[in-house]
Amino acid sequence: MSYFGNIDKIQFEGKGSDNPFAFKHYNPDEVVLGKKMSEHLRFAVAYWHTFTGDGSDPFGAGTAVRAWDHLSPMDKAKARVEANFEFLEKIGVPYYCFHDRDIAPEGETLQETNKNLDVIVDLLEQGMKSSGAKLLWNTANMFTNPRFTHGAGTAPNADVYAYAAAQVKKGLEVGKRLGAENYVFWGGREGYETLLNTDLGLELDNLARLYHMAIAYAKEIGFDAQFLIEPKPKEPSKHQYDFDAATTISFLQKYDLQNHFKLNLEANHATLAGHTFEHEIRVAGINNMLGSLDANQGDLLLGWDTDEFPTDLYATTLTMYEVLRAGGIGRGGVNFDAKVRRGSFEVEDLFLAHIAGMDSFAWGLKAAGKMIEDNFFEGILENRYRSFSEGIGAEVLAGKATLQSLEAYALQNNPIKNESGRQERIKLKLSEYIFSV
Ligand code: XUL
Ligand code: CO
Repeated sequence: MSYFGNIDKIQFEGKGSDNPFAFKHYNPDEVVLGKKMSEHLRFAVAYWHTFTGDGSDPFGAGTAVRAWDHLSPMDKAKARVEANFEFLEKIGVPYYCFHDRDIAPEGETLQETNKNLDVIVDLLEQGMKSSGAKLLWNTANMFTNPRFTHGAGTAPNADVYAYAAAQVKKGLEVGKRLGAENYVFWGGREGYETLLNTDLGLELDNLARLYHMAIAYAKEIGFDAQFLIEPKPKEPSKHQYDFDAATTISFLQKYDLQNHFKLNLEANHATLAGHTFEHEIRVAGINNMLGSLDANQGDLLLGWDTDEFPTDLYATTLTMYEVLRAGGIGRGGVNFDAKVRRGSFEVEDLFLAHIAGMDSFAWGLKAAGKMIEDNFFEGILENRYRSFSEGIGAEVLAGKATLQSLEAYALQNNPIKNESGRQERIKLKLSEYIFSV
């Protein structure tokens, strides 16, 4: 059965094309800085938004029109598996990502739930074999079911904690079976509403304990995926523990987890934390913690996680600039954790939205590649910090300076001369790069 019968495989037609069902910038084999676009970007489709989501929001029922709408929960799950592989093939995306609960419905008991999951994982395994599609990451949804109302790995109830651990264990087994390249932890309910009923220290200790158990079990079963934590400051919790990259890195360091985890950074989560996406990537990059990206964008006029497809070229360019500067995305990828708007309810919109996101990222990659090739911005950095490459600055970097030696220098160095940061000119130059590709 075909779910997207009237849509052919999306091809690269280049900038001159006015075919909406074609790429204008994403040309998988085109080489940027010595590597194919497809290798730089490693795109992934998010199962939950693309196949499970129905366009519902807190004010209204689902709007999406899908060929599986009329089916029973298990048949729906099976249909979505077929749709997933057809979609990946037609859009030309090599990876997909899922939560356990996206792919199969929950049963009455954990046994029944795991049985449903196994049926679907069998189908996914077969589909991956015949299509060549790969799993970028899987994760456990420990936030939708009411049992997780007070948290999962940070729950005040040990029975909930045990259930969460069982779900993670199963998730690791599924990941191993499907050859996942990464395993993600996003703590939707790992946070608190009020400190008056929260033992913050115990909750964080317990979360770290769960992560240590996961590391031990992955080792035991020979699952060598990269573990990732996905920071988000709030929503659904008022305060989430993995607030942003810096907070998450300090948590990992405190609990001696830093060598086992990297970060899965998401654009809209960055903006909710009051940061830009590029800030989060830079913070991860300088700490050797850049793992993977959840690509989307928020809306500056709305204060919540709107998960729009990324189309802002300034953002995609700066994102790819940071990724290239950090040495690439490694085992991670660019996962479209993004949903079509409620008004975009036809299956065609799934294709058009992914084309928009993929073209915007390819555009950003090309612009960032040129920026690096030209050394324009790197040259600015070199010049701006040049006082640290000689004289007193070089002594600071070499660890030879003391407060006394710096005082002696400062006393005879009068007046101090500063230089302009030239921000306005630099920003215009960024525009020139973006519009030159
Ligand atoms: C929620 C979010 C999640 C994670 C995986 O904002 O981004 O879907 O990506 O749990
Ligand atoms: Co995400």
